[in-house]
Amino acid sequence: MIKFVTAGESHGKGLITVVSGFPSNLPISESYINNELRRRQSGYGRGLRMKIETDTAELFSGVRFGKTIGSPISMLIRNKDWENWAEKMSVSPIDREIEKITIPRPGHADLVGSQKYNYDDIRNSIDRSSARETAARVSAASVAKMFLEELGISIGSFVESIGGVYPKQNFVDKLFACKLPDKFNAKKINEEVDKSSVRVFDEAHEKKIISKIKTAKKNGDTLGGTFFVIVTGVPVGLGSFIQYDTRIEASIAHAIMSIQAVKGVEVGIGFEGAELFGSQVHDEIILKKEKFWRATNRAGGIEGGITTGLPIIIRAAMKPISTLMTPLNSIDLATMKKVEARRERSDFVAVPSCAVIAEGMAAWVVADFVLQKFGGDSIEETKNNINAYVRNNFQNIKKNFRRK
Ligand code: EPS
Repeated sequence: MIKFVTAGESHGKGLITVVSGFPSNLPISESYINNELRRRQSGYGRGLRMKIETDTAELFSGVRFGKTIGSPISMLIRNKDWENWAEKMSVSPIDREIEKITIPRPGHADLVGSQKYNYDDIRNSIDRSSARETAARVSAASVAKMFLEELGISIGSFVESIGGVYPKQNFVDKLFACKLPDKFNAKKINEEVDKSSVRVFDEAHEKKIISKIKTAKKNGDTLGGTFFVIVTGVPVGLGSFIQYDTRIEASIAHAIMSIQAVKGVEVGIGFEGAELFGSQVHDEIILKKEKFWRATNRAGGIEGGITTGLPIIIRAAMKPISTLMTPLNSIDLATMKKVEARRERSDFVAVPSCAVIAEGMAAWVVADFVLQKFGGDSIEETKNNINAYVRNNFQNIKKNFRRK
């Protein structure tokens, strides 16, 4: 239903996003988008680029007097560092010889990109595979977030671990056990963890993580980690078991797995469930007033590819950044000799940012499934459709199953 496409190189003029398929009359605020962009750039362990650039999105189309008009929404994020790259990334041919990058970094797209596209300069691989592209994604996803917020659906995320440093108590256990209010709003998570430089809940945990990152920096090394994304206020019935590509968790996993450096995604208790008895995993069905609920939420809000109405709980793993200041070995493509991999400006850790990007990707997928189910050319129509469905859902089931 909705689509977005991003364009732009990390050290080119900027990043462009075109978003289409959202209904009209949806309030859009540039400052909301810019706040999301700021959240993406934060976090202890990011590189120099985050200090020299503050991303802001300029809206070009699709919005009038602060509301969507149904036409494609386009946005531009200028690369403020462009002036230092104008020659190296020139669109037109230039007279001067530009030094080519010939040594690929293990773990990065440097080598495979050059092999695949038959490049003669690794710079071409670096610049589009860079996680810089996620700035454009976050601007697109901000539209999805504003859309979901209009419908009472919220997204939050937090870092669970960096470099294997886990908290004493995991916040998400309360969600698995249904120990938080049924109407818990995932935005509350962000209000809490955005105060932390590594997006965790408690200071002791933050301190341990920072000390681990300092060790990595000192050794010229990098770290990855795990994080959770939570979506609340989701209506029952998004997604379906009818085909492999209509299952909502498959689409969420795809979207989050597509983020640079993400290597694993779990739904609910995920891999842990594989070690337990069925009776320890499945969530008992209960009635709460006029609503079907679950006694626990180990399924992470999805059964049979369909949302249950409980919070969607996603966990993902990000590998360590592949640019190492104390490099691993590689091959110089110019000499075919063994050499140390190239050092270049980069981050040491980007897990807190990755969690923010994953929020955006999850929001995008949920917004898409909302529009697939409820449609609407205007936001008013979408709201009416959802309200009618939610209002009648329980009574319909009660009526359908009543013994005659
Ligand atoms: C990034 C911008 C990049 C890197 C990082 C993500 O800026 P630069 O390469 O100019 O320092 O900080 O990219 C990578 C870690 C990577 O491997 O490509 C950003 O805006 O998120």
